[in-house]
Amino acid sequence: MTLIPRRTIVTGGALGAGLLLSGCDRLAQQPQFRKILFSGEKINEGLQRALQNRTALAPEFRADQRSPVFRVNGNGNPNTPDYNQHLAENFANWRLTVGGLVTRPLSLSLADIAAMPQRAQITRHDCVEGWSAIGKWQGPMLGNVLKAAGVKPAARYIAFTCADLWGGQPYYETIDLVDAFHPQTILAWLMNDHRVSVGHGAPLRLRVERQLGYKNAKYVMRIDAVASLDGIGLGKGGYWEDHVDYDWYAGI
Ligand SMILES: Nc1nc2c(c(=O)[nH]1)N[C@H]1C(S)=C(S)[C@@H](COP(=O)(O)O)O[C@H]1N2
Ligand SMILES: [Mo]
Repeated sequence: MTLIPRRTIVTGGALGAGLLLSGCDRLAQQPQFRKILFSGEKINEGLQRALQNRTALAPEFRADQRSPVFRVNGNGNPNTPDYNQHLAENFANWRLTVGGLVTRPLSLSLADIAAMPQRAQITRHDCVEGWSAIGKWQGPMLGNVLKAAGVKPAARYIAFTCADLWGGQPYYETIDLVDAFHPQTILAWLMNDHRVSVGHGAPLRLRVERQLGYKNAKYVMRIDAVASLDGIGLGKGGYWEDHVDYDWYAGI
């Protein structure tokens, strides 16, 4: 969804082609100057992000455009005693906990989630590893769940804690409130009109359609409204952000 070519912003300013192409090679090698050049890149990124319409919808597709095979990626089965118990019970006793900076903490069964107003969408999942797949997802809008819980003014991010363990710790992800209240951000319990399979995140997974695959947390157990990313994992806002330096903001 990148509508503005990166270079068009930077070349308009003093840091653009003028300085870069004028043959100031020696200048460009000086550390202070390199610092300015690279901070230009950062400013460019920040500008582009600011100018992008973060509330725009991701493309939606027709039913016949769905991928015949939708890859299972990352963890394909939490396989913990707790999870296996819920799976054996077909998630009848599973509950989604919604807490943190909310005025009305919630504990929702799958039936509660299915009884809420539903949104269905056929969208393309883009994984950072370079594959995509189109599928249909259905569930309540995350924004409606959060409205029911009453997000307090101090909240800035929504954190997801999952059932699968990585190095002994649950997978986790965070998004900001723009993405949390985006109309296509849903808690999907149906995929292609069937209950979300174990491989794809049963019983409930996040669909945050303007973000790359790793932000789309599977096996969601807990949702917390938080004021900052500091207390979550190592502080960068997600398992991959903390451990493999993926960007926290993975907007597409
Ligand atoms: N809980 C959890 N969520 C996760 C992952 C994971 O390993 N565990 N992998 C992420 C990555 S990198 C991708 S591409 C998608 C894959 O979703 P899929 O298996 O439904 O294709 O889930 C994301 N969410
Ligand atoms: Mo991914």
